[in-house]
Amino acid sequence: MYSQQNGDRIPGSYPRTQDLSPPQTRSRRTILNPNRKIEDIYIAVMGVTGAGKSSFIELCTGQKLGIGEGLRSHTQEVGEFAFMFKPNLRVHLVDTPGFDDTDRKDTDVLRDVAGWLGVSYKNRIRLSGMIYLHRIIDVRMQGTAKRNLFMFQKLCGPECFGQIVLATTMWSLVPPDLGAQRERELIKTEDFWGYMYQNGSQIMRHKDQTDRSSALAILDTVIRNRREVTLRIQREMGDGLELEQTGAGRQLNADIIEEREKHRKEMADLQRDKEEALAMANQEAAEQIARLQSDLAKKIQDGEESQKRLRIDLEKLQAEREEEMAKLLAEIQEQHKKLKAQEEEYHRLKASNQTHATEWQDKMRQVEENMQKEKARFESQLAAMTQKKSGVMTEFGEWLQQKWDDVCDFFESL
Ligand SMILES: Nc1nc2c(ncn2[C@@H]2O[C@H](COP(=O)(O)OP(=O)(O)OP(=O)(O)O)[C@@H](O)[C@H]2O)c(=O)[nH]1
Ligand SMILES: [Mg+2]
Repeated sequence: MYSQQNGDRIPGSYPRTQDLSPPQTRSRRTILNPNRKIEDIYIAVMGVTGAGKSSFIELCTGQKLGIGEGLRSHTQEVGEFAFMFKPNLRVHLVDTPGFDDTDRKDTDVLRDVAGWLGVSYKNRIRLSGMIYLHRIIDVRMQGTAKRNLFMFQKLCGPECFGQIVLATTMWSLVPPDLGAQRERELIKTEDFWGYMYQNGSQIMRHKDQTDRSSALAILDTVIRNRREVTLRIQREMGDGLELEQTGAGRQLNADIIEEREKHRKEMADLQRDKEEALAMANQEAAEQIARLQSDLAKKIQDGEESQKRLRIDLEKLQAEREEEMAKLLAEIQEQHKKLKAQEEEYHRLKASNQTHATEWQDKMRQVEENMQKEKARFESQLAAMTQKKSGVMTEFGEWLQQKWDDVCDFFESL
C-alpha cells in the first residue's frame, strides 16, 4: 500500500524490537523462545569532545547518534544504545558528553553523567567496563584533554582501572611512526595514561571510524575482561553525598575557586586601571574598562551559580531526571493517541470506500501521509526515551515495548 516514495522504509521494514528495544525487557523473540536467555552488559564510552565517542558507538551499533562537525561539541547528554554483540549478548553502549563541552558548563555535564550513573546504579544496572577515547592526531595532551582524563579518573576510582580500555582514535590521519611515538608518550607519562596503565588499564588502537572490526576488537577486550564495577562516583552518591562532596565534584569545585581567584585579581587590576583613567579624564578608556569589569563580574557570578548547582544529592538528581522523563512520556502518549485516532479514521474511510471511490482515495492518501508523519515522530520520541530511560525508569520498558509493537502491528496490517 505504501510506496518507496514515502521514504526508504516500507511497512514491515521498520526496526522492530532490536534497535529500539528497551533494555531489560522481554522482546518478542524471547517471548517466542523463552529458553533463549539474553545477557545485558553496559559499557560507558568517555573522552574529550571530538574524540570520536559517538562515531565509535554508531559503528558498533549501526544506529544514528549524530556526529559532531567543526569545533562545537555535539553530544549534549548521556544516551544509551543497545545492539546484539552475540546472539545471547546484548551490549549497551553509554555515550557521554565530554567535560570540555563548548556549549555546556562542566557542572552540568557532571550533573548529567553522575545522575545517569547514580540512578542506573540505584536501579541495579552495573557497568562491566569503560572505554576512554583519545585522538592520536592531537600533538600533545592539552590542558582540556588532561583535565578530562583527570575527571574520568575521579569518576571511576583506581579500583576500576582494570576494566578500562584506553583507546586512541583516528589512526588513518597520522603516519604510523608518529602515532606510535605519541602512543608511547601517553603510556610512559604518569600524568597521561601511565598511572592507569600501571594499574591495569589496557591500551588499544581504534584505526578509523569506518573500521568496524577494530571497534569490535576493543569491545571484545572489554567484554572478555568484564567484571561488574561500581564506579567511585556511584558509591559516593549511593552513600548520600552531595555532588560537591564527591571526588569529581571536589575537583570541579577547586577549579571554580581557582578560576574565581584569578578573576578577582583581574578585577582589582582593572579597578586600578579605571581609577587611573578617570584621574587622567580619559572617559573612553574608563568606559571600556567598566565593560571588561562587568564581563568579569558575570563570570564570577556564573562560577558561584555553578558551585550551587553542585550542591545536589542523588535523590534530587533522580527527581529532576524523572520529571524530564515524565514530560517525554506524556509526549509519547499524546503521539500514540493521535496515531490511534488516525487509525480509526483510516478504518472508517475504508468501510465507506464502495460509495465514494475517488473521494475516498484522496482522503485515504491524506490519512496515510499523516499517519506516516506521526509514526516517524513517535519513533523518534520513543528512541529518545529508550536512550535516556535505562538509568531512570526501567518499569516503563514493557509499556514502551507494547506501544511500539502495537504501532508496528497496525502498520503491517495495512
Ligand atoms: N578520520 C576519522 N575521523 C573521525 C574518527 N572518529 C571520529 N571522527 C570524526 O571526528 C569528529 C567528531 O566525532 P564524534 O564521534 O562526534 O566525537 P564525540 O567524541 O562524540 O564528540 P562530542 O559529542 O562533541 O563529545 C566527527 O567529524 C567524526 O566524523 C576516526 O576514527 N577517524
Ligand atoms: Mg558525541
